[in-house]
Amino acid sequence: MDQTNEQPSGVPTGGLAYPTVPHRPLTVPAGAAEERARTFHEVMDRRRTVRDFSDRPLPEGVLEWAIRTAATAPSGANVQPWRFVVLTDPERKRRLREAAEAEEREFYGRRASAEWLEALAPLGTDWSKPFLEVAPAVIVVFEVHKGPETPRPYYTKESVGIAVGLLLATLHQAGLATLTHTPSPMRFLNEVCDRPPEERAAYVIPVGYPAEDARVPDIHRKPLEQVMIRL
Ligand code: IYR
Repeated sequence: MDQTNEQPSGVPTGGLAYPTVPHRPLTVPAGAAEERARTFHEVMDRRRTVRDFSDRPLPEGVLEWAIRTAATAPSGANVQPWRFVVLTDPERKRRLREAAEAEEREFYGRRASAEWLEALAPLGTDWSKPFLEVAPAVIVVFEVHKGPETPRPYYTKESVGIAVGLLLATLHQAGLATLTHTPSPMRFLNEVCDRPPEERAAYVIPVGYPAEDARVPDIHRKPLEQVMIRL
C-alpha cells in the first residue's frame, strides 16, 4: 500500500492543515461504561448471517441512516473510498442474480478447490442465490480506487471493511437481517450497477427481514480467552 506523505490532491486543504473544531465526545460516566458495552454486545451477539429472506418491504429511511452511519467510518487520509449502490428495482435485482449465479456455477462446479468446497459444505451453500431477488434491497459496496475522485488511495480495503462493519451493525440493531455475500470474481457488478472501472465491488449485501421460518447453522463464536491476548 502506498504510504508517502504527499497530500492526496482532491482533499480540499491545498496541503494546509485543516482548521480544528472542539471535539464532542460522548460523555459516558465511567461507572456506566461496562454496562453500555455489555448491552451493545448483547445486541450484536444476536446478529447472524441469514440466507432466507422475506420479501416484506423495508421501513422508510433505514437504509439511508445505515449508509450514513457506514460512511462515518475512519478512512486512510480521510479519503472515504466507498460507494454504496442500493438495488431495489426487481429488474436490476434479477440481472444481479442471473450474473452472480453464473459466476457461482463456475465457482462450485470448477473454480473452487476441493479444500474450499469442503470448508463450505457444513454451511450448505451452493450456486443458487434466490435471496438476491427476494430481499427487498441489495447493497453492493464498492471500493473507490485511483481515479478522478480518489487520486491517491490509502488503506482502501481496511477503510471499506470498517464501513461495512458499521453498516451491518446499524441494520442489525434496526431489526433487519443481512448476508455478506461475496460472488467471485466481482467484475460483473460494475456493469450491473453502472459503475466505472476504478470502483471495485467488494461486498454484495442483501438486506431485509428474515423469512419467518429462517434457520441458521448452530455455530458459535470463539470464547474471549481464545481471541483476546493480554500482555
Ligand atoms: N461465494 C460463494 C462461496 C462462499 C465462500 C465463502 I469463504 C463463504 O463463507 C460462503 C460462500 C457463495 O456465496 O456461495
